[in-house]
Amino acid sequence: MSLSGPVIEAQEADRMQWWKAAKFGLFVHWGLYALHGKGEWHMSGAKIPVKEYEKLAERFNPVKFDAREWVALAKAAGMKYIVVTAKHHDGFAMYHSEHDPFNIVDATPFRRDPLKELAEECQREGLRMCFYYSHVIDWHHPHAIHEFYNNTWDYPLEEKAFYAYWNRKAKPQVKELLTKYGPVGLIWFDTAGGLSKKDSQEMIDWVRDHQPTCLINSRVSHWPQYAGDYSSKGDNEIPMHGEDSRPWETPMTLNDSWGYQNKDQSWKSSEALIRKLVHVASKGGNLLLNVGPTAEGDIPDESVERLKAVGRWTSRFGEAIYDTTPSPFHYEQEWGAITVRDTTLYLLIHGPYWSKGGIDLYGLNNAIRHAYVLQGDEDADEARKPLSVQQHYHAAVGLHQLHITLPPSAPDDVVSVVALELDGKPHVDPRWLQLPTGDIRLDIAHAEVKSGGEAGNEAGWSFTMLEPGEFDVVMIAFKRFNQEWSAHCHQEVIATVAGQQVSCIPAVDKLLEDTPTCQHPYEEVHSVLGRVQIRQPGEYDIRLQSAWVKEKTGFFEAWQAAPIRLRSLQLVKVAP
Ligand code: JFZ
Repeated sequence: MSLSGPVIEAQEADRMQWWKAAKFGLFVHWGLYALHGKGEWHMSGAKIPVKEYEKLAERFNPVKFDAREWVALAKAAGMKYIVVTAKHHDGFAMYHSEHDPFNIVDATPFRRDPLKELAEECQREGLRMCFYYSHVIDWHHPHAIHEFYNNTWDYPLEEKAFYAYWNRKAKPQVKELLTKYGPVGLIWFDTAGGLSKKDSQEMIDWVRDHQPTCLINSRVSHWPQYAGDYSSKGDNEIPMHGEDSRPWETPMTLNDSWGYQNKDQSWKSSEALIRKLVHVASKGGNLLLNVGPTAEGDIPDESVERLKAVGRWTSRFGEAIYDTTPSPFHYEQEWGAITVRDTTLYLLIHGPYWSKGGIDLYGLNNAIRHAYVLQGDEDADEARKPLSVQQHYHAAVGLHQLHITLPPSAPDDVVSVVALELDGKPHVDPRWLQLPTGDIRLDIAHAEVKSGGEAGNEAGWSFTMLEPGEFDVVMIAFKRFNQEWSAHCHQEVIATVAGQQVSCIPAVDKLLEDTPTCQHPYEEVHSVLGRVQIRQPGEYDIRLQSAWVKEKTGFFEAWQAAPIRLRSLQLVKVAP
């Protein structure tokens, strides 16, 4: 029974404080599966019998494991919390569990408790220790039952008795994680398909009873009203500005795998990782960045070098990330991202845009008291040297336009930061404004959705045109990498603006695999719906009718992720 009310809300707000300030954490997927080197789902994929899988434990001896090294690496990266797999779907406990001998102390020659060593090191170094726990899927236990992912190759489904697992393994193990490892920052539950509302609430209450300040992520349940303290987005999923009505976190892989996969060499570049951290923070989320240690207990060199590179950036510019609030604009800027701290606006500018000598920002209604470049080294000569800013008021449309002249050399090649100290809290124009590039970006998350006819629901926006011209109407969608566009795209999409209508069955006119908002397992698809003329400045309405426009529930959970997800509509200026 939830006793919601001012006291409870205050407790919840207080509980979340450290997490909201932290912004950046380390995810660790480590288990027996590292011996195969084929990831944490290999037991299921290969239907490995429990008796065979158990033999892995006899040769799991991660002698290279060093808690001080792991925590030092997380700290060097600028991470504030560590979420380690205590028990993944294979049922093996990576800590000394009294409730199942299938654990790292009792079943392996290693005989040490790495989670105990990590918890102690985190306490010494001031990081929050957190645990991932697969509370519904368990391929080792004969009675675990998930909606879809069960070990039916050893245990016939009809012979399973869920509560034998739930009351004798899942709940007791969560209790020992909450009573034997000191203060726990959060429990990261996962894949709750099939768990009832009653059992969802029971697990939430169970955590609260043992550590009231321990946070719970949304994957504790598939029922929206039992979704813990914050939203875990889908793997590698970065939402749009304002898409999620709750605090959220993107779990992200460094390559394409969670558990150690020796063949997976599709590593994200350090530059891309820094831009994603910046982008996630500017949208108000946390980034939980994953490593998959080997069976010997060390973190792959490729992961280490990337975390250290991110750390070299956060150590210089973390002021623009930690304990900040999201951009007050509900659309992305061409040149980068924005975060806020009290009355300071941070402009986080991607390298290639710095070299253009200046950037523009429309719709900031504040006066600027001081503008300067974060040098990342307070002793630098240039530190806080005033920048030249020009503010112009576009009377025709009532718009404040800002131009900032940038010095020739950027402090950092990947992302450099300009700080704007304002005359008060940021106050921005709430309209959808044409960007300085001439384009207009309209996120579906902010559309007004009306139920439509057979062509699908209708998304609508109003926007402000400053510089008229000729525009391509472009639909942006995310497609899961293993889905064929043509298999899902049969219906015409219709866009209407300035008295003109364009329509077509969208094609893949451009496919991007890596942008600040999109990475594996998604691909960003741009589809040109047609071309329109807008000849006068002023306010316009635009409508998009498509089967992919969904009713807004205010609660986006990734497991509802369709193979294709509409993200935004853009007017891309092609001619004055
Ligand atoms: C789950 C696990 O199955 C996986 O092994 C890993 O631990 C990952 C972090 O979490 O995989 C999921 C679960 C949910 C979604 C995607 C992958 N989702 O909701 O999009």
